[in-house]
Amino acid sequence: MSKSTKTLEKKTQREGERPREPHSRGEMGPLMQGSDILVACLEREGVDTIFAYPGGASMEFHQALTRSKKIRTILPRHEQGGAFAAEGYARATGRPGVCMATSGPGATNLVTGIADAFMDSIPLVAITGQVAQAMIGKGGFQETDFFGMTLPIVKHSYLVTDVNDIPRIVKEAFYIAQSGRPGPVVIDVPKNIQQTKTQPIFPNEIQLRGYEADCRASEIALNEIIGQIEKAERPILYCGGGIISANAAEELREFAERTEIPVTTTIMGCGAFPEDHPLSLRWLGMHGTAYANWAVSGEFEKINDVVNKVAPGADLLLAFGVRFDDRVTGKVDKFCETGTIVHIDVDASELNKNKPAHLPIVSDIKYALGRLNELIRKRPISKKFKSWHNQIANWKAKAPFGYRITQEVIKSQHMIDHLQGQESEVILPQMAIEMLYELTGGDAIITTGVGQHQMWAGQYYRYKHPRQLLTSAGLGAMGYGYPAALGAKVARPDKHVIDIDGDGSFLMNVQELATAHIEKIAAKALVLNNQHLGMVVQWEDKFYQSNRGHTYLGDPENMKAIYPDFVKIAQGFNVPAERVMYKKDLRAALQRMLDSKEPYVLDVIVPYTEHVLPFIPAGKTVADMIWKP
Ligand SMILES: Cc1ncc(C[n+]2csc(CCOP(=O)(O)OP(=O)(O)O)c2C)c(N)n1
Ligand SMILES: [Mg+2]
Repeated sequence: MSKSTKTLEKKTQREGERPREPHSRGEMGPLMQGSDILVACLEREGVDTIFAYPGGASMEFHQALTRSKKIRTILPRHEQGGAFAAEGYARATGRPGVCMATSGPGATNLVTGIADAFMDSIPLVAITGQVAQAMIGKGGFQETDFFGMTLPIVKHSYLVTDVNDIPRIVKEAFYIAQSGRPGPVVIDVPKNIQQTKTQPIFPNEIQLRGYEADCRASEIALNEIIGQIEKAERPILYCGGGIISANAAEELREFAERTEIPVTTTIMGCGAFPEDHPLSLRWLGMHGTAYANWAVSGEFEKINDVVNKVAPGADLLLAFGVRFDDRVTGKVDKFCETGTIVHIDVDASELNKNKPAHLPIVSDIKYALGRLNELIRKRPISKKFKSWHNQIANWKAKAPFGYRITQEVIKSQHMIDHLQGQESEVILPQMAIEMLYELTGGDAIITTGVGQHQMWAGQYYRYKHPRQLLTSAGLGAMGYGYPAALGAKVARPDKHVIDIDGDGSFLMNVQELATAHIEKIAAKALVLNNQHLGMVVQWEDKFYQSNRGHTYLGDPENMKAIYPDFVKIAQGFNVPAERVMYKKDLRAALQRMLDSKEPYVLDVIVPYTEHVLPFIPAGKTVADMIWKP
């Protein structure tokens, strides 16, 4: 036996090959070929849209997709765009997004999207064609070991080795992707299997030994939480994407209102609790509100490197559906240093991973919050936390998000080259987002790229509902915004879907304008064009004496012009677009973008000199936070 065949055997065992069960509890289909079986399975899972780019090893699937009456196949113009679009669909709906690519380069182009779904716990099913089984391990044309390559970034994966396994595998894949802690599942299907005919048996049930998706907190643990709340003086709810993926926003709201505990969320948790609610502290961490960071870890004063505590932070942190990400905690041992930490997560491996918890609980958060609400409905919490609320009100008044036209802006080249020195005409990125918020009534679905604009999109748009801010948080993948907006708009055609993007990020998947135009997907792009990789520039300013290390995106030989010309690029794709330079033109231009029934690019030219504030430098503490605009 060759080495490669051995590897293949080992893998199929690892993915849990088991003796085929008697097909007593399944439904037998007619004689079909593997590719049609897979498409039939997708239909049975309720898939209505797939983002799929064909190639030699996946064209059998595409042929089968042309025969489907239920599935809309959208051709992205790059597989990465397809994976991000599938994620946008999943984030907007909670249902698994589905993408497909051919073997080799098609599959490798999906990797960033799969990694993104893994980091942010997004249900994604990625189907790839693979070379025929006889060619596996031989270095055949467009062969990559996709199963092996993606192992560290999937929740689960399958390399199909028997056409009869397709119905079971697809059913399992969808279940695994969306149950418990959601995540990406890869199904790699060799071409010969796609072409093999069999009579499929579609199983009615799933049996997955050792996979427990429905974990529930014990009554003892829940009562202990209530006891901790009764003992606390300064409790805070710190909630994340887990609330959104568990559809537990209603339960969270009831719990917060009944206990009167203030709520801060992560960026992933934006919208899990309405940001216009009096108990909301909005989001915390590196660029979150100063008041949320103070409420968790305390307020400090740093004078000549001597740190004094001004006011204590939380003495009880209810960490629900979060993972103590470093962009939230900064120096982790200083994060909520003096608080008792209760951590509930559906994934046991998150507990005590980044931050030890005094009370770690494995549970579905919807169940835990629902049951806590039942308990406190019967026996309400007696504490009212009045002085804590006063303290927080003072902090909110002291440090709201804010911006101003700084000397750096006034003296900037942008002011000289483009605005003839007219200060009143400068558009700051924060202003544009605030105006968008106003014009959309805070009701749009927002996607973003990665960078400063992403942070401002989190700060200056307020999220009232779950699944409203779709952003690459854990992976921080530039290029995410526009394809994700396509996926979200396909899923929610009733909503305004707007990608608030950076010029660098938008350029990374600009080809998806073709998908938008051809497929008539009216996703909008609001590009906050600062001609720079702004977030890296900010770090250069802060830590590298403003030495520019390849962070300028414009044309160095003609710095007065804006480069590239997104309006012309969009025209090439037949997508309407316009550029705005002066503040006086912004409102009407935003309105035209919103009114358009087509995809649209609004290129808003902004200065690059702005810094995102507040800012807690990486690995530092709340005592190091820069927050005054
Ligand atoms: C794919 C990828 N490459 C590089 C980075 C590193 N990075 C983070 S933010 C950033 C700048 C983004 O620039 P732009 O999209 O124009 O946004 P801005 O910060 O200017 O608003 C870069 C290069 C990244 N996050 N993702
Ligand atoms: Mg930029």
